[in-house]
Amino acid sequence: MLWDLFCRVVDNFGDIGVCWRAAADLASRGERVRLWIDDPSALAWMAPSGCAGVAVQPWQDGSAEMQASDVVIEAFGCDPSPGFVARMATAPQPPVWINLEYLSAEDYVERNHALPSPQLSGPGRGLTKWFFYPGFTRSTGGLLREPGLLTRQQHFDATAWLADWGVQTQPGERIVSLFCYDNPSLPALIDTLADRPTLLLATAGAATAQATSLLGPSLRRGALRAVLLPALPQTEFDALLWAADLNFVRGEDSFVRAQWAAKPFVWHIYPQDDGAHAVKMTAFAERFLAGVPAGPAGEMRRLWAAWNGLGGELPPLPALAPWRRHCEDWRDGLLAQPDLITQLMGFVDERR
Ligand code: TRH
Repeated sequence: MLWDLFCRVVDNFGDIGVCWRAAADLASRGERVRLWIDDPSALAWMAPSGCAGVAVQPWQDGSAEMQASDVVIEAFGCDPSPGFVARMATAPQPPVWINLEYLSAEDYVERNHALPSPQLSGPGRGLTKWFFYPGFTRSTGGLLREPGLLTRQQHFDATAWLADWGVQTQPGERIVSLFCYDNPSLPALIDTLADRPTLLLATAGAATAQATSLLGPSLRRGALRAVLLPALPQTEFDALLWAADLNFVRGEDSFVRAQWAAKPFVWHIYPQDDGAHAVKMTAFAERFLAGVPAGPAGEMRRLWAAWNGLGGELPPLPALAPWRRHCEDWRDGLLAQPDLITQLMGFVDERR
């Protein structure tokens, strides 16, 4: 099938990161994708080799002669232009129209997933738009997980991968990746990590800028040394999370990838002015920590709250070994759920 996927870059890299992953995943399963995007600049480093089957298009109506597609996905309610929607409505066989929503562990996701929104007026009158919610339970649309991800991870050699990026590890070093927004708790984290041999891999952008200003040109504090990474292609970013013993991730997409990596992770949630992120973080913590004894669960909650500026000083890091076992169990639970693209393709088939 031919899929139109619309992406508007609001800020940062999550919008384009999710859309690129979805497009590449669809293409790897034999689908053809037109990715309409208002600012494709990040793809230069995120996906430098492109992907067979994915055509990146500037955000615009497309010409009137453009071949009609079978499926239209608007990511995060980004609203394709009225001209495009009018053409959808007048196509001999209108495409299946889907709004791919943001990820949340909140209960409303299960209630709203797969609901129709009949278009009663406007250029799309007569069409139905369907809500598709990613999520963590079987009653949701699931999570992006491309075929072969786990196999690639199983055959991954962290030392060789780090060496390819010019990073030599030292025996016994704890490896920590850092991808975050501006974070006032970072000085405390660096102090905490400096107590034993630690290699801090700071990703390009906010993490690198803060690490540089806190550590100075030596990029060292106590037993900690930092390495500043360039902006990595998305597949290499995934590998970074596999290489580390502890991952600090943020937003939406890296947060999910950290869960597939099944290594201990700390989430810097995307902050929202109305404080909605606190509710969202609590909802995820409820699911993620269900069944974890009160002691370690409390440690984790305190760490996440402090890292997100939602209360308290940054506590000591929980022990990594049991935390890792919990992350592996959590990952195994998620694997029982069909991945997002498998579900999306099934959903579209049922509606065509
Ligand atoms: O960049 P993010 O914070 O993105 C978002 C956006 O802010 C978005 O508007 C908001 O709605 C959402 O968060 C919740 O974090 P995220 O989602 O993890 O996206 C980052 C992407 O960048 C992800 O696909 C991984 C990729 N990436 C690379 O490919 N290479 C890199 O070196 C790095 C650091 C990231």
